[in-house]
Amino acid sequence: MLEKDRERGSSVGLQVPKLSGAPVRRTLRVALLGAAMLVLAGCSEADQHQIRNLAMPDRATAEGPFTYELWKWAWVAAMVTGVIVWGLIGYAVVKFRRRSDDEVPRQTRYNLPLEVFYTIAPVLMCVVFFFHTVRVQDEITNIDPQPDMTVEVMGQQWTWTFNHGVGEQDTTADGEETFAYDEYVYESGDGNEIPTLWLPVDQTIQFNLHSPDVIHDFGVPAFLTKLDVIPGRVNKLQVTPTVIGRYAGKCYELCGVSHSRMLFNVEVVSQADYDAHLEELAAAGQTADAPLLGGSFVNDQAGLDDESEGSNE
Ligand SMILES: [Cu+2]
Repeated sequence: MLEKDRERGSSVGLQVPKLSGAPVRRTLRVALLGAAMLVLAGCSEADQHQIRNLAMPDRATAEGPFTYELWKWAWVAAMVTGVIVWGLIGYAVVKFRRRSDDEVPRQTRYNLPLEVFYTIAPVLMCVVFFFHTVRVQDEITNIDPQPDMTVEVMGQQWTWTFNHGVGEQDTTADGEETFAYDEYVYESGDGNEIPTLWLPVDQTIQFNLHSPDVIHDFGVPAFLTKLDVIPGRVNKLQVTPTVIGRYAGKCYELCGVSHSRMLFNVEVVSQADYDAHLEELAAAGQTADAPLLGGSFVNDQAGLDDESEGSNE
Protein backbone atom coordinates (compact mmCIF):
# COMPACT_ATOMS: atom_id res chain seq x y z
CA MET A 1 0.00 0.00 0.00
CA LEU A 2 1.17 3.48 -0.75
CA GLU A 3 2.55 5.51 2.09
CA LYS A 4 0.39 8.42 0.84
CA ASP A 5 -2.81 6.37 1.17
CA ARG A 6 -1.94 5.39 4.67
CA GLU A 7 -1.47 8.99 5.71
CA ARG A 8 -4.82 9.96 4.26
CA GLY A 9 -6.45 7.20 6.29
CA SER A 10 -7.91 5.52 3.24
CA SER A 11 -6.56 2.04 3.98
CA VAL A 12 -8.73 -0.82 5.25
CA GLY A 13 -9.68 -0.76 8.94
CA LEU A 14 -9.75 1.75 11.72
CA GLN A 15 -7.05 4.38 11.88
CA VAL A 16 -6.16 5.62 15.31
CA PRO A 17 -4.81 9.15 15.39
CA LYS A 18 -1.12 9.17 16.09
CA LEU A 19 -0.10 10.35 19.51
CA SER A 20 3.37 10.41 20.92
CA GLY A 21 3.42 7.34 23.20
CA ALA A 22 5.31 8.13 26.38
CA PRO A 23 3.44 11.20 27.78
CA VAL A 24 0.05 9.61 26.98
CA ARG A 25 1.00 6.42 28.80
CA ARG A 26 2.27 8.40 31.76
CA THR A 27 -0.95 10.46 31.97
CA LEU A 28 -3.02 7.28 31.68
CA ARG A 29 -1.04 5.61 34.45
CA VAL A 30 -1.46 8.59 36.80
CA ALA A 31 -5.19 8.77 36.04
CA LEU A 32 -5.62 5.02 36.71
CA LEU A 33 -3.67 5.23 39.95
CA GLY A 34 -5.75 8.21 41.06
CA ALA A 35 -9.00 6.40 40.28
CA ALA A 36 -7.86 3.25 42.12
CA MET A 37 -6.88 5.30 45.17
CA LEU A 38 -10.23 7.09 45.15
CA VAL A 39 -12.13 3.80 44.97
CA LEU A 40 -10.05 2.18 47.72
CA ALA A 41 -10.24 5.25 49.97
CA GLY A 42 -14.03 5.16 49.57
CA CYS A 43 -14.11 1.64 51.03
CA SER A 44 -15.15 2.04 54.65
CA GLU A 45 -14.82 -0.68 57.26
CA ALA A 46 -18.45 -1.58 56.55
CA ASP A 47 -17.79 -1.81 52.80
CA GLN A 48 -14.86 -4.13 53.38
CA HIS A 49 -17.01 -6.28 55.64
CA GLN A 50 -19.60 -6.39 52.85
CA ILE A 51 -16.97 -7.41 50.32
CA ARG A 52 -15.69 -10.21 52.57
CA ASN A 53 -19.30 -11.39 53.00
CA LEU A 54 -19.95 -11.15 49.23
CA ALA A 55 -22.75 -8.67 50.04
CA MET A 56 -24.54 -11.16 52.28
CA PRO A 57 -25.54 -10.29 55.86
CA ASP A 58 -23.80 -12.08 58.74
CA ARG A 59 -25.38 -15.44 59.35
CA ALA A 60 -27.64 -15.33 62.42
CA THR A 61 -29.29 -18.75 62.15
CA ALA A 62 -28.32 -22.41 62.00
CA GLU A 63 -29.74 -22.59 58.45
CA GLY A 64 -28.03 -19.42 57.15
CA PRO A 65 -24.65 -21.01 56.32
CA PHE A 66 -26.30 -23.34 53.77
CA THR A 67 -27.60 -20.37 51.78
CA TYR A 68 -24.32 -18.53 52.19
CA GLU A 69 -22.22 -21.49 50.96
CA LEU A 70 -24.43 -21.81 47.86
CA TRP A 71 -24.04 -18.08 47.20
CA LYS A 72 -20.28 -18.19 47.73
CA TRP A 73 -19.67 -21.17 45.42
CA ALA A 74 -21.95 -19.67 42.77
CA TRP A 75 -19.62 -16.65 42.83
CA VAL A 76 -16.56 -18.90 42.59
CA ALA A 77 -18.06 -20.71 39.59
CA ALA A 78 -18.99 -17.40 37.95
CA MET A 79 -15.49 -16.01 38.53
CA VAL A 80 -13.78 -19.13 37.14
CA THR A 81 -16.04 -18.96 34.07
CA GLY A 82 -15.35 -15.24 33.75
CA VAL A 83 -11.58 -15.68 33.94
CA ILE A 84 -11.65 -18.44 31.28
CA VAL A 85 -13.86 -16.37 28.96
CA TRP A 86 -11.88 -13.14 29.44
CA GLY A 87 -8.65 -15.09 28.99
CA LEU A 88 -9.87 -16.63 25.73
CA ILE A 89 -11.07 -13.24 24.45
CA GLY A 90 -7.72 -11.64 25.30
CA TYR A 91 -5.79 -14.52 23.76
CA ALA A 92 -7.81 -14.40 20.53
CA VAL A 93 -7.50 -10.62 20.30
CA VAL A 94 -3.74 -10.72 20.62
CA LYS A 95 -2.90 -13.98 18.85
CA PHE A 96 -5.12 -13.46 15.82
CA ARG A 97 -4.76 -9.71 15.44
CA ARG A 98 -4.03 -8.22 12.06
CA ARG A 99 -0.33 -7.69 11.83
CA SER A 100 -0.26 -5.33 8.84
CA ASP A 101 -2.77 -3.13 7.06
CA ASP A 102 -2.92 -5.15 3.88
CA GLU A 103 -3.41 -8.55 5.50
CA VAL A 104 -6.70 -10.25 6.27
CA PRO A 105 -6.13 -12.80 9.06
CA ARG A 106 -6.85 -16.44 8.31
CA GLN A 107 -10.59 -17.05 8.80
CA THR A 108 -11.48 -20.14 10.85
CA ARG A 109 -14.85 -21.87 10.86
CA TYR A 110 -16.34 -25.08 12.25
CA ASN A 111 -13.96 -25.96 15.05
CA LEU A 112 -15.66 -29.13 16.25
CA PRO A 113 -13.77 -29.68 19.53
CA LEU A 114 -14.44 -26.06 20.51
CA GLU A 115 -18.14 -26.35 19.69
CA VAL A 116 -18.47 -29.56 21.69
CA PHE A 117 -16.71 -27.83 24.60
CA TYR A 118 -18.94 -24.77 24.65
CA THR A 119 -22.07 -26.91 24.45
CA ILE A 120 -21.14 -29.41 27.14
CA ALA A 121 -19.51 -26.99 29.61
CA PRO A 122 -22.63 -24.83 30.23
CA VAL A 123 -24.83 -27.93 30.48
CA LEU A 124 -22.49 -29.40 33.08
CA MET A 125 -22.49 -26.11 34.99
CA CYS A 126 -26.29 -26.02 35.05
CA VAL A 127 -26.41 -29.60 36.32
CA VAL A 128 -23.99 -28.79 39.15
CA PHE A 129 -25.86 -25.57 40.08
CA PHE A 130 -29.18 -27.41 40.00
CA PHE A 131 -27.89 -30.23 42.19
CA HIS A 132 -26.58 -27.86 44.87
CA THR A 133 -29.65 -25.61 44.72
CA VAL A 134 -31.95 -28.57 45.36
CA ARG A 135 -29.67 -29.85 48.14
CA VAL A 136 -29.66 -26.45 49.93
CA GLN A 137 -33.36 -25.93 49.36
CA ASP A 138 -34.13 -29.29 50.96
CA GLU A 139 -31.99 -28.30 53.93
CA ILE A 140 -33.75 -24.93 54.34
CA THR A 141 -37.32 -26.07 53.80
CA ASN A 142 -36.87 -29.14 55.97
CA ILE A 143 -39.58 -29.23 58.66
CA ASP A 144 -38.80 -30.85 62.01
CA PRO A 145 -42.08 -32.37 63.26
CA GLN A 146 -41.11 -31.42 66.82
CA PRO A 147 -40.05 -27.75 66.74
CA ASP A 148 -39.27 -26.09 70.09
CA MET A 149 -42.05 -23.56 69.56
CA THR A 150 -44.49 -22.27 66.95
CA VAL A 151 -45.33 -18.65 66.11
CA GLU A 152 -48.43 -17.89 64.07
CA VAL A 153 -47.46 -15.05 61.73
CA MET A 154 -50.11 -13.03 59.94
CA GLY A 155 -49.15 -10.74 57.08
CA GLN A 156 -51.87 -8.34 56.04
CA GLN A 157 -51.85 -5.18 53.94
CA TRP A 158 -49.61 -3.61 55.30
CA THR A 159 -48.31 -4.88 58.56
CA TRP A 160 -47.68 -8.02 60.57
CA THR A 161 -49.17 -9.68 63.62
CA PHE A 162 -47.06 -12.15 65.60
CA ASN A 163 -48.95 -14.61 67.81
CA HIS A 164 -46.82 -16.27 70.46
CA GLY A 165 -48.19 -19.36 72.19
CA VAL A 166 -48.34 -19.58 75.97
CA GLY A 167 -48.10 -22.93 77.77
CA GLU A 168 -47.66 -26.42 76.34
CA GLN A 169 -47.26 -26.84 72.62
CA ASP A 170 -49.31 -29.45 70.78
CA THR A 171 -47.13 -30.46 67.83
CA THR A 172 -49.97 -32.38 66.16
CA ALA A 173 -51.83 -29.14 65.40
CA ASP A 174 -51.86 -28.31 61.68
CA GLY A 175 -51.93 -24.50 62.01
CA GLU A 176 -55.00 -24.32 59.78
CA GLU A 177 -57.93 -25.79 61.68
CA THR A 178 -56.14 -26.51 64.92
CA PHE A 179 -53.48 -24.47 66.67
CA ALA A 180 -50.53 -25.51 68.79
CA TYR A 181 -51.49 -23.58 71.93
CA ASP A 182 -54.61 -22.89 73.97
CA GLU A 183 -53.56 -19.34 74.73
CA TYR A 184 -51.76 -16.65 72.80
CA VAL A 185 -50.20 -13.25 73.31
CA TYR A 186 -49.80 -11.09 70.24
CA GLU A 187 -47.95 -8.10 68.91
CA SER A 188 -49.23 -6.15 65.97
CA GLY A 189 -48.05 -3.21 63.89
CA ASP A 190 -50.12 -0.37 62.53
CA GLY A 191 -49.74 2.54 60.13
CA ASN A 192 -47.52 4.42 62.57
CA GLU A 193 -45.42 1.72 64.15
CA ILE A 194 -43.81 -1.44 62.89
CA PRO A 195 -44.10 -4.50 65.15
CA THR A 196 -41.24 -6.40 66.75
CA LEU A 197 -40.93 -10.16 66.57
CA TRP A 198 -39.30 -11.51 69.71
CA LEU A 199 -37.57 -14.86 69.49
CA PRO A 200 -35.55 -16.94 71.96
CA VAL A 201 -32.01 -17.83 70.86
CA ASP A 202 -30.99 -21.42 69.97
CA GLN A 203 -34.57 -22.69 69.68
CA THR A 204 -36.02 -24.21 66.55
CA ILE A 205 -38.96 -21.94 65.79
CA GLN A 206 -41.71 -22.81 63.37
CA PHE A 207 -43.49 -19.95 61.66
CA ASN A 208 -46.95 -20.72 60.35
CA LEU A 209 -47.64 -18.05 57.75
CA HIS A 210 -51.15 -16.72 57.20
CA SER A 211 -52.52 -14.07 54.88
CA PRO A 212 -56.14 -12.90 54.73
CA ASP A 213 -55.70 -10.78 51.60
CA VAL A 214 -52.88 -11.01 49.05
CA ILE A 215 -49.55 -12.76 48.73
CA HIS A 216 -46.89 -11.40 51.07
CA ASP A 217 -43.46 -12.79 51.80
CA PHE A 218 -42.02 -13.18 55.27
CA GLY A 219 -38.27 -12.77 55.52
CA VAL A 220 -35.38 -11.57 57.65
CA PRO A 221 -32.23 -10.82 55.64
CA ALA A 222 -29.92 -11.93 58.48
CA PHE A 223 -31.71 -15.30 58.59
CA LEU A 224 -30.90 -15.83 54.90
CA THR A 225 -34.28 -17.35 54.26
CA LYS A 226 -37.81 -16.23 53.43
CA LEU A 227 -41.11 -17.74 52.42
CA ASP A 228 -44.27 -16.61 50.64
CA VAL A 229 -47.36 -15.92 52.73
CA ILE A 230 -50.26 -17.06 50.59
CA PRO A 231 -53.97 -16.56 51.27
CA GLY A 232 -55.89 -19.82 51.55
CA ARG A 233 -52.96 -21.93 52.68
CA VAL A 234 -50.50 -22.07 55.56
CA ASN A 235 -46.84 -22.13 54.63
CA LYS A 236 -44.41 -23.31 57.25
CA LEU A 237 -40.87 -22.15 57.78
CA GLN A 238 -38.46 -23.25 60.50
CA VAL A 239 -35.52 -21.21 61.69
CA THR A 240 -33.04 -21.58 64.55
CA PRO A 241 -31.61 -18.14 65.49
CA THR A 242 -28.12 -18.55 66.93
CA VAL A 243 -26.99 -14.98 67.60
CA ILE A 244 -28.60 -12.62 70.11
CA GLY A 245 -29.27 -9.28 68.48
CA ARG A 246 -31.65 -6.96 66.72
CA TYR A 247 -32.46 -7.55 63.08
CA ALA A 248 -34.67 -6.07 60.41
CA GLY A 249 -37.41 -8.04 58.69
CA LYS A 250 -39.61 -7.19 55.76
CA CYS A 251 -42.22 -8.23 53.26
CA TYR A 252 -40.44 -9.44 50.13
CA GLU A 253 -43.45 -9.52 47.82
CA LEU A 254 -44.88 -6.40 46.21
CA CYS A 255 -48.27 -6.56 47.91
CA GLY A 256 -49.84 -3.18 47.33
CA VAL A 257 -49.34 0.54 47.58
CA SER A 258 -47.80 0.52 51.07
CA HIS A 259 -45.73 -2.61 50.59
CA SER A 260 -42.57 -0.65 51.40
CA ARG A 261 -43.90 0.07 54.89
CA MET A 262 -44.45 -3.60 55.66
CA LEU A 263 -41.41 -3.85 57.89
CA PHE A 264 -40.78 -5.40 61.28
CA ASN A 265 -37.99 -5.69 63.78
CA VAL A 266 -36.66 -8.95 65.13
CA GLU A 267 -35.31 -9.19 68.64
CA VAL A 268 -33.40 -12.43 69.30
CA VAL A 269 -32.99 -12.70 73.07
CA SER A 270 -32.28 -15.22 75.84
CA GLN A 271 -35.09 -17.56 76.87
CA ALA A 272 -35.53 -15.60 80.13
CA ASP A 273 -35.90 -12.29 78.28
CA TYR A 274 -38.31 -13.91 75.85
CA ASP A 275 -40.51 -15.23 78.67
CA ALA A 276 -40.41 -11.82 80.34
CA HIS A 277 -41.52 -10.16 77.10
CA LEU A 278 -44.47 -12.54 76.72
CA GLU A 279 -45.50 -11.60 80.28
CA GLU A 280 -45.32 -7.91 79.34
CA LEU A 281 -47.61 -8.53 76.37
CA ALA A 282 -50.03 -10.44 78.61
CA ALA A 283 -49.92 -7.62 81.20
CA ALA A 284 -50.75 -5.13 78.41
CA GLY A 285 -53.87 -7.14 77.67
CA GLN A 286 -52.68 -8.44 74.30
CA THR A 287 -54.00 -11.94 74.89
CA ALA A 288 -56.27 -14.20 72.87
CA ASP A 289 -57.60 -17.76 72.93
CA ALA A 290 -56.71 -18.24 69.31
CA PRO A 291 -54.13 -16.54 67.10
CA LEU A 292 -55.23 -13.31 65.47
CA LEU A 293 -55.17 -14.02 61.78
CA GLY A 294 -56.57 -10.76 60.50
CA GLY A 295 -59.22 -10.28 57.95
CA SER A 296 -61.54 -7.95 59.83
CA PHE A 297 -59.78 -4.78 58.63
CA VAL A 298 -58.97 -5.89 55.14
CA ASN A 299 -61.86 -4.06 53.52
CA ASP A 300 -61.72 -0.98 55.69
CA GLN A 301 -59.23 0.95 53.63
CA ALA A 302 -60.29 4.42 52.58
CA GLY A 303 -62.43 4.29 49.45
CA LEU A 304 -63.17 0.60 49.74
CA ASP A 305 -66.19 0.69 52.09
CA ASP A 306 -69.03 -1.59 51.09
CA GLU A 307 -71.69 1.10 50.40
CA SER A 308 -69.65 2.98 47.84
CA GLU A 309 -68.77 -0.20 45.99
CA GLY A 310 -70.65 -0.56 42.71
CA SER A 311 -73.91 -2.37 43.46
CA ASN A 312 -76.82 -3.27 41.23
CA GLU A 313 -79.51 -1.68 43.39
CU1 LIG B 1 -46.64 -7.53 52.00
